[in-house]
Amino acid sequence: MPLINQLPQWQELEQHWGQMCTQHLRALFAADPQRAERMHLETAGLYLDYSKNLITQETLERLLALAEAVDLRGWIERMFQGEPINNTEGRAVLHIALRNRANRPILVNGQDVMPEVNRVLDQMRGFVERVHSGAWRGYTGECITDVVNIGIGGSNLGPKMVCAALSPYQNGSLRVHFVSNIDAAHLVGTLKPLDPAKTLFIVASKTFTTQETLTNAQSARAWLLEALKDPQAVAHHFVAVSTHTERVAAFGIDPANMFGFWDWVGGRYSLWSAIGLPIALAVGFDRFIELLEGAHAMDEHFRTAPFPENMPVLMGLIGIWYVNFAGAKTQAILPYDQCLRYLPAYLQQGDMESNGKGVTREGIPVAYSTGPVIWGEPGTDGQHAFYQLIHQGTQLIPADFIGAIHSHYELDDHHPKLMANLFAQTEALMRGRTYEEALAELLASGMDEAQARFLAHHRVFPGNRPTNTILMDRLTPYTLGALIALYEHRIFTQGIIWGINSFDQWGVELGKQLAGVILDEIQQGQVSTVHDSSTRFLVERFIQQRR
Ligand code: G6Q
Repeated sequence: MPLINQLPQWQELEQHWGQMCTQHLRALFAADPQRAERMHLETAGLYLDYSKNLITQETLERLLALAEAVDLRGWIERMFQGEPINNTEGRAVLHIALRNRANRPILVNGQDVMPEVNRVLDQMRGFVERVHSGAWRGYTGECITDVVNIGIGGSNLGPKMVCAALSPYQNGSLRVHFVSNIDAAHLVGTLKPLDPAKTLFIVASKTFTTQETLTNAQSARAWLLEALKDPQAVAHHFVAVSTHTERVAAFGIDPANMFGFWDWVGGRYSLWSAIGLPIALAVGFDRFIELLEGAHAMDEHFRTAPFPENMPVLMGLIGIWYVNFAGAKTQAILPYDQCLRYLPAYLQQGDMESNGKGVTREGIPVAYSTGPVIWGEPGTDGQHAFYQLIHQGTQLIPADFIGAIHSHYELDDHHPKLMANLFAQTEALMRGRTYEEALAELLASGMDEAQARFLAHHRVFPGNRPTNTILMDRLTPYTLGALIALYEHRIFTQGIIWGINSFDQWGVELGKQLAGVILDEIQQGQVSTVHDSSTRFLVERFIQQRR
C-alpha cells in the first residue's frame, strides 16, 4: 500500500483545496438556501449539522473517494469481525462487542466472546444491586455511602466523564469519587471527608501493574487498615477491575471480588466494560445498559450506513480535510452542557493517544499530518476565555459544538440563553463581520468618523471558521452512549485514512521507563552520569533540597 499522499485521490484533494481556500462560507450559504437542509444527518438520537464546514458537494465526493481508496468499509468489517487489527500488539479491537446488544456472535480465535461479555455484565448487575440494597456492607456492618475508583488514563477518564455527564441520574445516597494522580494531594484530598467504614474502593487497572494506581491503592489500603485495624476488612472494602487475576490476588483482593475484561478492550475504549462499574454504581445498572444501547445504535449505523450518510465517517473525513489540506493543527470540542465538562479531556485521550502516531501500520514514517491537538471547555465559559483566538486569531480551528434541546435543569431561562449562545457562536464563526459592516455599526452608534475608521479594523471578524453542531433532545445515557461511540468511530475513520494503528500507545512507554530509573536514583540519593546535564542537575537539586 503506497502512502496515502501518493494516491491520486489525495492529490486531487490538494488541488481542490486550492480552489476552496478562496471561497467564503457566507457566499456558499447565500448561493444555496437549501445548504443546511442537505448537510445534516440524524441517527441514534443525534442530529449533526455539518453545513458550516468549508466544503461543497464536490469536496465530500472527493473525500469519500479517498475513503474508498483505503478500503474503509473493509477495515470497519475487520474490526467488527474481531480480526487482530491492532497489529503491533496482535489484538482484536472489540469495544463494540461490549455493547453488542443484538448479541450477534463475535469470534476471537474461533471463540464467541459474547457469553463472557454477558457473564461479566450479570456479575456487575448483581454487585450493583447488592451495594444499592445494602446487602453489601462494610466490615463493621455499615452500608456503603462512598465509592472511590482508583485508576488512571483509560481506567479513569471514561467513567469519570460519564458519571459527571449522567449526574442528573445519580442515586443520591451513593457518592462516586475518582483518584488518578500519583500526587498524594489527589488521594488525601479525596479521602479526607470520607468514613473508612462506609467507603468502597474499586481498583481499576487493566494490567494491574500501573505505578500510579498500585501506589494509590496501597495507600488507600493503609488508610482503611489504620481505621479498621483488621486485614480481613480489605475484602469488604476493595474490589478490582482487571484482566489479570493473579496480580489482583497478589495485591490482596479476593479474585471473587474481581470483574474481568479482555486484552481486546483498549484502555481508552474500556468504559463499556467492567471499567464502567463506577457508572453503574452511580446511576444504576439499567442506565448503564441504556448507555451501551446508545453506543450500539451508533455502531450499527457506522457499520451499515452508506458513507455519504454515515455520521462518524463524514465527521472523520471533514476532519481530514482540515488537518491535511487546510493545515489545521487543532480541533476544539465545545460542549454547551456543564455535565459534559470532562468530555474534551476524555476525547483528548481518545483521539490523541489513538491517532498521535508518526509511522504507518507497516512502520513507515508518514509524510503528512496525523492526529490534531484536541482541546476545549464547556460553553459558555470558553467564550469568556479563549474564543477570541478562534474568532480573530491567525489559526484555523475547526470546532464541534454540542448541545441539547432540553436541559435536566430547566431553571428560568438559563437553557434558552445557553443555547442561544451556542447557535450565535457558530453563526458568528461562519459569517464573521466585514470592515464595512463594522464601520457602519460604529457610525450608527454616533462615533466620529476617524475613530470609527480606526476601530473598525479591530472589529473585523474574518469568519469562514468551520464548525459542526451536534444536537440531541436531552443528554441521556442513550444519547451519551451514541455521542461517545460517534467520536470513537470518527477516530477510527481518521486512523484508517492515515494508515496508522489507532489502538496501540507506544508513545507512553519511554517516559515510564526513564521514571523508573530516576526513581531508583532518587531513592539511592545518587544520580547517574548517563543523563544529560539538564536532567542530572534537576534530579540532583531535588535530592539535595529534600535532604
Ligand atoms: C489507554 C491506555 C492507558 C491506560 C492507563 C492505565 O488506552 O492504555 O491510558 O488505560 O495507562 O492502564 P491500566 O488500566 O493497565 O492501569
